[in-house]
Amino acid sequence: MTPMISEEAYDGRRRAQWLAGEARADGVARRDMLRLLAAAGAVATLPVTLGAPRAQAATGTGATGTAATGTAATGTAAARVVAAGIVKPLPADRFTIRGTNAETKFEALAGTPFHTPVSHFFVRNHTATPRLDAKTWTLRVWGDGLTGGEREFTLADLKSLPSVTRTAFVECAGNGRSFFTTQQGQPASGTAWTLGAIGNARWRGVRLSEVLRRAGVSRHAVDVMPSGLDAEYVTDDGTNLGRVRRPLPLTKALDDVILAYEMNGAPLPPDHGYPVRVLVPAWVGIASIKWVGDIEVSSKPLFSPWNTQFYRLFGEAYPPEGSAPLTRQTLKSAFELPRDASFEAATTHHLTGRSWSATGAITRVDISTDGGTTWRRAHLKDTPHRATWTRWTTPWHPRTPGPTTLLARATDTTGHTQPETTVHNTQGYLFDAVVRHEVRVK
Ligand SMILES: Nc1nc2c(c(=O)[nH]1)N[C@H]1C(S)=C(S)[C@@H](COP(=O)(O)O)O[C@H]1N2
Ligand SMILES: [Mo]
Repeated sequence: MTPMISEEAYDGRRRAQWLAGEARADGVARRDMLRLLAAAGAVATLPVTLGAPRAQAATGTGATGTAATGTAATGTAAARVVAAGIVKPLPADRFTIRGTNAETKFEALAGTPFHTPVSHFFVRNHTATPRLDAKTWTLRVWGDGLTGGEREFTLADLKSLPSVTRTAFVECAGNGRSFFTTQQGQPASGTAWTLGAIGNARWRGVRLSEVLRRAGVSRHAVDVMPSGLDAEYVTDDGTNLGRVRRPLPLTKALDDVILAYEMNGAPLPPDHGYPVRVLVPAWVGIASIKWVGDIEVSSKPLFSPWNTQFYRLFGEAYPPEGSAPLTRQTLKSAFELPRDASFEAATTHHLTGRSWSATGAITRVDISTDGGTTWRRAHLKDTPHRATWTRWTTPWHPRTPGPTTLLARATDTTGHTQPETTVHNTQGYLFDAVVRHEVRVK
């Protein structure tokens, strides 16, 4: 097994290299650089060249040149967006639309199999699904961390390499974010997901390590950064952050990361990254870059807005520069029920739900139907594994009409149990507390 990566140590090392002028941070806002440098104990010098991350207007494509990651030559022709938004149908009984995103309704998962059908799989798009042509699509692997210079791979090239198949969920780091507000009375910026920013699929593709090996990774390489071919992301205040991209430590890139071209036995659908996406099992969804067009392999640490201003924990409990960049998701449970579901009294109901953990397999799920006073164990329907979910069921025979609160609390093989509250962070990531699900007995 690959040793665990200590993101703390890694981040510290990267900051040191950054101070020594050995890092690149194209498109990272100056204030974020300064915050990180302050954390490293030296604000006096700013040795790295900043890209020009500030754009005046929300133009979306190329004009400002802020992506600066070298994508321009490859994907642009193929990346032409013909329709904004999400391509697949989003019926209201399955999805809640949240801006450019679609959250799966957990009640719609009742009766669906272990692998989430595409028809029910949530979509998180920073901008819109691009329509790419697999025939002209190429993956460009480039950067000073390669031994033999840039390499291009067609889809046929990737498919000719040994394939791997693996079941894993993709879950947004902000899944459950709205409960910081509704359960804990704390604000959190970002999409107000309930628990449906997760889907579990069978992915088939080629190991990223296989592709990197063929491209020739030098012993000086430290970071690997895939970029998406969707439009550049412009924030609400008009800042163009460039293409969606986030560096991975080389050790992780060589571990269990897949370049996936199939989802549940079929080619990736447009909304989920067609023709190829990165799949980083158990990690925050943002690591799994969709519509990947190029991968930079760098001998210097890389930074992007997605590992500096986003996807770290900020707030009273955290240092000013935030926590280390987020890696793994956490532990959660959800009932396959709408909010305010109602149940006949004096009848036996079969409550169903799912629990999942990024760090270990689920060992038990405890259910309360009386707001947390008494608990009983749910029956697990799947063999639990890390980085997937486990479906469960428990009978419930409510006697007295009136409102009550259902709770599901999971424990995994690391011994971690969902807590009553989650320590607050301003962007509402990694909510893992037990969610209170209000229902009514009639
Ligand atoms: N290119 C690109 N990749 C991306 C994103 C994006 O907007 N563009 N969103 C990320 C985020 S935040 C999440 S949670 C997952 C969502 O994957 P899905 O839409 O297939 O469910 O994709 C990630 N990969
Ligand atoms: Mo996400």
